[in-house]
Amino acid sequence: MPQRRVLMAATLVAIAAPLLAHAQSLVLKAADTHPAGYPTVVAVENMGKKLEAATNGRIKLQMFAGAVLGQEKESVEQTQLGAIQINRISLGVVGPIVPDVNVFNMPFVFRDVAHMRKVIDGPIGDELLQKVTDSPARLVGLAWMDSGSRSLYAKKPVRTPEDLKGLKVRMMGNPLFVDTMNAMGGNGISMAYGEVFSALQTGVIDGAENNPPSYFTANHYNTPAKYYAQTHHLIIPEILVMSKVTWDRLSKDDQALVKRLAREAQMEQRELWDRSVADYTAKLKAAGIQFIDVDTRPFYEATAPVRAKYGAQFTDLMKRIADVR
Ligand code: GTR
Repeated sequence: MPQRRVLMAATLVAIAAPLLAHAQSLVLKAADTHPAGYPTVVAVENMGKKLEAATNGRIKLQMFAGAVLGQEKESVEQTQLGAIQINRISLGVVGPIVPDVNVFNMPFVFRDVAHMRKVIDGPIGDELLQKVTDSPARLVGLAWMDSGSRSLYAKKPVRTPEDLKGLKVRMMGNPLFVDTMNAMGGNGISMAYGEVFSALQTGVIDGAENNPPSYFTANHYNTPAKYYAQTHHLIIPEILVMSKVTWDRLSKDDQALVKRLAREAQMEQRELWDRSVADYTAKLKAAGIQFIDVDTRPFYEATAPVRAKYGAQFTDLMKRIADVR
């Protein structure tokens, strides 16, 4: 992180701290890269309403949707420093700062979305949240959210790893994902979410990968990338985190309340998510996007070296994940 930004953010924290201590109410600034109305945004806003009601207005939440507080990587840095108090991000961008979570970021580590949900709802999910909290990252893992599965969209139909040859495909900023795309047959390029639309339009990249709600709401379908090949290669949960700086200022009771409401948000978001996948899939089809059924087996096999490379340190955990039925 550039020195100047660290200083700036540190100054902000220093200014904000006494204000918070004396203020009547604590206002939690919440960030999300997605626009208003997106399932994660709505679930966190509702969590904020409950928090406000339960504390008689002592703790409030203010949502900053649509990446107005920065792209995910930057917003995570701000959260680590305490300038953002709550953040809903993809676990993908947490991998480089808390390597333990990369077990969930590996290609085809979950059989399907239902499997992922069982894992995040159970003891393994709790353990991973705790690993984030216990890491030196200064983030507290509050809850999980759903992001369905990620599939490839490109300017031409893709059915096999051979079809991906020569295609430049945007991946999230985590070397694991670039390796994944390279193993799948394409050329992985890491890029911030906010840059993908114009990169697709100008031909800097030939495709990207995401779930249908993101593909639609980020307008990526309004580019030459009109073929949605259902590879389902990544099933990455979202994570809701709080800045450790803020967490440490809360009383034990408030911490427990935040945690409980975050878990409720996890469950609420899931229902919103299922509806939004159906909705946006229909909208994409109506807009002329071609959904391609893909035999995922060759992609699963092609990515075995990625699971071997990144999964070597998680062998026991991967076995426990696979055993969740
Ligand atoms: C979305 C996810 C975002 C962001 C985005 C991306 O599915 O919800 O948090 O990570 O993908 O591709 O950058």
